[in-house]
Amino acid sequence: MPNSQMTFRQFLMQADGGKPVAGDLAFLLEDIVTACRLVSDHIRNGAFANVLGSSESTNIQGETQKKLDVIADEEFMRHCANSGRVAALVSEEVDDVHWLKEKPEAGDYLVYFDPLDGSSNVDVNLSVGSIFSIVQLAEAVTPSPEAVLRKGTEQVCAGYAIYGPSTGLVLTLGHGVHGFTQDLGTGEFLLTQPDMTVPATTSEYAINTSRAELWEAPVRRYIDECVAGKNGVRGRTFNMRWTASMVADVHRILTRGGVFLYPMDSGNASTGGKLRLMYEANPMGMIIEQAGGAASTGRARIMEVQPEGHHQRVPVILGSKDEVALIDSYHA
Ligand code: P6P
Repeated sequence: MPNSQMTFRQFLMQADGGKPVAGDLAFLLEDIVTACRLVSDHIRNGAFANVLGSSESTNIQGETQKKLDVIADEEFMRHCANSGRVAALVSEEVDDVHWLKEKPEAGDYLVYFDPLDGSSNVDVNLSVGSIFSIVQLAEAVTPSPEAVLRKGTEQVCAGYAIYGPSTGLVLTLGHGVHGFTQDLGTGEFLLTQPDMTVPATTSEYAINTSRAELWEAPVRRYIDECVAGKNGVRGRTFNMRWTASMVADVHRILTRGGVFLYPMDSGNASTGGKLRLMYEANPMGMIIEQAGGAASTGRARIMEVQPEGHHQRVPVILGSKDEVALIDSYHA
């Protein structure tokens, strides 16, 4: 029985509020999906191609690059460069902005991506992902570091691939959030989770509790109240999940609710947090908000943060909106 679900191409033909997505953006998205498909193949065949483990290099984050980090970055760089309307690429793995055009025009795209997020999980066969964010230039710009410092509210598209038990793709173009699953036979991404929504309430939180001694008081208060369970002020028991892979944690929250916290703490305050604004917090923030959730630094809406650098880090609290609102109220 052929799959009855819509293919990615068919989805794009009606994804702009029932109308086809603009051709240039559709081509770019199909190039990004091709890159994700190839990254998935590299991961699943990694053990046979000597691409697991670490490379000899480190990235601007000061992190030792996994071999697959470098390979995934190369796939994104190569495929996003296909489109004549991509002006610049910003990658977690590359220090400088990669400009593709000397004279970027109105309507061109800026693409920000984390080509392999959570890559430390690859060697232990846990879910990892690729995260991408697209901004469209409203006017021509001169290539400069400042030209890519766009607020999350300027995104026209955000998405991620998740390389887990199945290879999935989640995407928003500003008209809700839609999930696809790769059919391994054809390689096609088929629409399997249309209109994903985050339940407003939850009893599940995700945080790296090994950093508890570093937390600020509002975060400590929130987590202590969750741990206190039904005999505490929350009056119910909570569950905790932490996969050390943002894509996997966000996908779980999109699918069944929850709240994800990577807050600023005394250990990362000097860098403003751990997660990166342009290619982790902003795209995930757009996805979560489009699904009816909230995404905050604890003190401001993530997508309103004015970037000061394309590798800038921010605190991230996102997911079920009632929980995010409560955590924000503790920060106030
Ligand atoms: P920790 C992965 O390195 C990552 O950027 C996110 O995917 C993940 O949520 C976080 O860092 C994990 O951080 O401190 O638990 O290793």
